[in-house]
Amino acid sequence: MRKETWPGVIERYRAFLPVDAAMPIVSLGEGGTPLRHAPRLSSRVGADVYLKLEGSNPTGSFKDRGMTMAVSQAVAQGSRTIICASTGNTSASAAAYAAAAGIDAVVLIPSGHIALGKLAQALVYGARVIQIDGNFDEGLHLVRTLAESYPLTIVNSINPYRLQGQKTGAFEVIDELGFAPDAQFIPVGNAGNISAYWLGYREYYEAGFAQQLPKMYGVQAAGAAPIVTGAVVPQPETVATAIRIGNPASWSLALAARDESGGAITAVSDEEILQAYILLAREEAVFCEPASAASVAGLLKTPVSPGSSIVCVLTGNGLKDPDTAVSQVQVPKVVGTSMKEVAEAIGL
Ligand code: AN7
Repeated sequence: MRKETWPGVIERYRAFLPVDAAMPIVSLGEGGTPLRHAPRLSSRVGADVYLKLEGSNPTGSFKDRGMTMAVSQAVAQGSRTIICASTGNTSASAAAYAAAAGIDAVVLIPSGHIALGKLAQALVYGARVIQIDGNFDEGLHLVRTLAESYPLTIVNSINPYRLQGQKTGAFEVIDELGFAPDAQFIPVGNAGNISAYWLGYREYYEAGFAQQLPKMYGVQAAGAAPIVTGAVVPQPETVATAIRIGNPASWSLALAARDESGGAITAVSDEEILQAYILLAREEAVFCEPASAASVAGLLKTPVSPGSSIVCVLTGNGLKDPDTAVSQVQVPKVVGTSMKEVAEAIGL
């Protein structure tokens, strides 16, 4: 019901976005995602916790909010080919919006370090998928270099239209709650999303739609935590492949979000990420991807004011990464088809 009447983030928030009347809108109905109260997590931390379920977007991640803007702008400029480097979700989203626009998408992905569902999406939507023998940071460098020599429009979050679209997540949080939360937890990879949310919160605050600004808590994976340590990580490693990034493009914007809001950027171990991942599924019935669970892992380690309102952004859908999912549970053994065997297997 909600999706059928939802116009997509550009139409919904047009007054806050750099779009003119002539811009052709390439939308897949992104945004309008649920903000769900999390009762068990709330009692665990002694605060009112809400989960922003960005895995409900058309390609299963928050990237769609920015991609509708970036691809609409690319089409408006007459671009025929978009390009990005990606840990997976940007490539899936770029591939989908290029398909919708009838243009080509080229995506560079780190070979062996992208979740299976994301790879499948990029391929099935029809992108030209280039697997590089290198990581995301090397891919993004290549993309910048290629775009200097060839007619390619970059749709990574260094394209300012991406952050413009992604800031609508903050608008939705305020629209849904009726106020800005006291704190927000969000995973940080290339640092575009934390920067975009901060931009969105500030714009809504300045427009009078909120009486306060949330403290922004960014969460990195311990093996890929350059903003926490203050140094580029040449070989980032984490089970949360979406945020396996060692040199974030929006580093300084993330620091500004942290400092201006009075928040923090912290690191969580892979073990903490996977614990939060299972906890979210078992206690809140949310199947998100590991990178998304980092936000909740960060919350669980951070002292928060009793009774405060907290939003955790769950950036991507758990179906994206089936390999990590099955590695975290016991795969059932095969039993025979007699009632006795099945009853025994059930434990009756
Ligand atoms: C599920 O797809 O960078 O800090 O190339 O897929 O804005 O980078 C993905 C990032 C968090 C981090 N959660 O957001 C890509 C890519 C999920 C993600 C992030 C990503 P940014």
